[in-house]
Amino acid sequence: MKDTKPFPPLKNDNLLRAARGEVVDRVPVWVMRQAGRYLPEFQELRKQHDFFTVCRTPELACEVTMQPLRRFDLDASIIFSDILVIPQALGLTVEMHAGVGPVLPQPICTPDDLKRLTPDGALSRLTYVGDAITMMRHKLDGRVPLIGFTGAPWTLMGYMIEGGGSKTMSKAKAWLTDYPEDTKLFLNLITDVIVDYLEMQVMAGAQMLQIFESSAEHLSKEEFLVWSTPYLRRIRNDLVERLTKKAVPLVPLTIFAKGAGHSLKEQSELGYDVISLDYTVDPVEARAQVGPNITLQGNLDPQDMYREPGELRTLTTEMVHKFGKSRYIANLGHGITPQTPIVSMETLVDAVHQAL
Ligand code: 1CP
Repeated sequence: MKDTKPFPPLKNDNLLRAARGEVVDRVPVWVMRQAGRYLPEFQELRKQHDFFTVCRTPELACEVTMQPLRRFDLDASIIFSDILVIPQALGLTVEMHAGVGPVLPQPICTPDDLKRLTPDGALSRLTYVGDAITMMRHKLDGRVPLIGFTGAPWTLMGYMIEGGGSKTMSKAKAWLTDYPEDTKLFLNLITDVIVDYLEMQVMAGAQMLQIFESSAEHLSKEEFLVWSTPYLRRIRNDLVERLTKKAVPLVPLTIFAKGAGHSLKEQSELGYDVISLDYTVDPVEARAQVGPNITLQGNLDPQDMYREPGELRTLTTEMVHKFGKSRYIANLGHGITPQTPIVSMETLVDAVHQAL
């Protein structure tokens, strides 16, 4: 039975205020991959359960989502899942191999393989994510907002062709030159599923959405503007249209295009509320590129989390001063890494809150 109780009122809405350009009580902070392997309690739970079992079991997904919130004074939660649940829903097998990451044993090799994908009914194979989101909204009891997310089309296409992570994405990049028309079909097919998926997440209770274009780093600027941004724009526009038809308010949208610091102005024209910066981008230059009406998120180097607490505090404070209190969400410039000491998370969160 679907849970239809109204959600508890939000107590800390600094994240949503920052995204909308409103005044905040304090700079909000959360961390990409804040639920994950650097937490001993996550590792413990993973000993008992396979990765995708955690994603598919709302009680377990909620438990893991809650873990970082029990330890740290974070201003957001992000539902525990993975970007590769879409390739799974499209009929591909995805395994999580310890120490390696995701593996797709039967990748998409040629355009002919696109026939193996099953876009019909894909959304119905993702309802467990919506169930976890709804359950999490109740468990949060309004403490902080809940972020939903998805991989972006180019990033998901990359994993589906490469059969897992790749240092070069050379097989996926070969499609751009060898099969440009089939690439467009492939990206549009993924985009359609993403729009359905994000709409479902909003209906289930997601209060903000982040789109991870983590593999933008493998594209030149010219390629990024052909193979990524048109689809990012369509995701936003289609979502606005869908929700407007249902008279459901749109939630703030964040784009994280890792390695696309070359196109911040172009990203600012996609209609997203927040641009998440990777750690290579200078905050002051980024602000100059995007203008005053976009919220910036980021962008401490995850490697800085290995410094002494005093040094980490200084770097974090300097970063927050560069971004300023208005239209800013503090975060790392990519996901937190597994060996990060717990004390670094405590230091980061406290330093952000004390900085201004
Ligand atoms: O065994 C384990 O426990 C695996 C570790 C792990 C975790 C904790 C993976 C495998 N995924 C996740 C969770 C996850 N993935 C979240 C959870 C929510 C949170 O932030 O707390 C999110 C948002 C993701 C998103 C994700 N998955 C991205 C985009 C962000 C990024 O890091 O660029 C990508 C690229 C993935 C693929 C993926 N899943 C897991 C790994 C190790 C990878 C990267 C593999 C690679 O390309 O090398």
